Amino acid sequence: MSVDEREPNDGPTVAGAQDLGAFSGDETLTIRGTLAKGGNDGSKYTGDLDVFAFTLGQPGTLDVSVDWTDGADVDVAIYDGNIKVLASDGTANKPAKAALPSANGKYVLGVYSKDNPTAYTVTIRYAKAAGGGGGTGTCPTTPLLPATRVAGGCTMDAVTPTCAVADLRNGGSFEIDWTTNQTMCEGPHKLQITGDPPSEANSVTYSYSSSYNGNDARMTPNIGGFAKITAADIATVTSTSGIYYYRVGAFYGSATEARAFQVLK
Ligand SMILES: [Ca+2]
Ligand SMILES: [Ca+2]
Repeated sequence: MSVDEREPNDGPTVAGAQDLGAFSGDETLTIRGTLAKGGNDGSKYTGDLDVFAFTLGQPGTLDVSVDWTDGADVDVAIYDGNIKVLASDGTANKPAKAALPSANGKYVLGVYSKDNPTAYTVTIRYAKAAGGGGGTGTCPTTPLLPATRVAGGCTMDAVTPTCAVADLRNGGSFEIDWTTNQTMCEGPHKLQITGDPPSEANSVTYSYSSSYNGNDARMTPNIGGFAKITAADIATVTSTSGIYYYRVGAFYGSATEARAFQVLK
């Protein structure tokens, strides 16, 4: 499908964007437009802002590419419905590209020139995720690491369903649960979350003690625990597929399996 840019479309809110409607299935949409003026004062774009809004009806991958004809440095950004940047290309690369491995819901796309006016073509590619309840990529149903049972230790298990979708957009939280199967698993319990590719360096670890009784996390030695995570809690963890993993360990080294879940953020 192909559409032409229509002014006014300078945003910066969803209301000020050109509405592209909803994509319910796999789609490749081309937008032909013109950035009538370029410019950037070091903190913002000062030329023509071409802003588009669209909705993805189901989880999938979103790829955006912008090519142009004239001597210009064109940039692109993908925002959520609150105009928070999710992906962007502010480099001089041609074409300019931005992508979301896990996308679902309302998005806003901005196309800008740092310097000169130019005609451009935006290509938006949306591919629906193949089942799995959301997110994208292949969500492993077998653990990345088997659970470690320490001699004399306890029996910890992950409870959150494999491939569960953590929708952390718009301030959302997601609860991760574990059980000690009524064995004594001394605290603190440590929750480790890693991305894709998984590694110690690409992970965050949170520690919970039995004296911690907040609303967001708790552990009890012979029961288990829970932790509610937000996008901020895993802001430093990256995932090329949108798949993340979590596992929980006890003081003496017993651990749950590393279980996959999908993150929308
Ligand atoms: Ca324009
Ligand atoms: Ca415009």
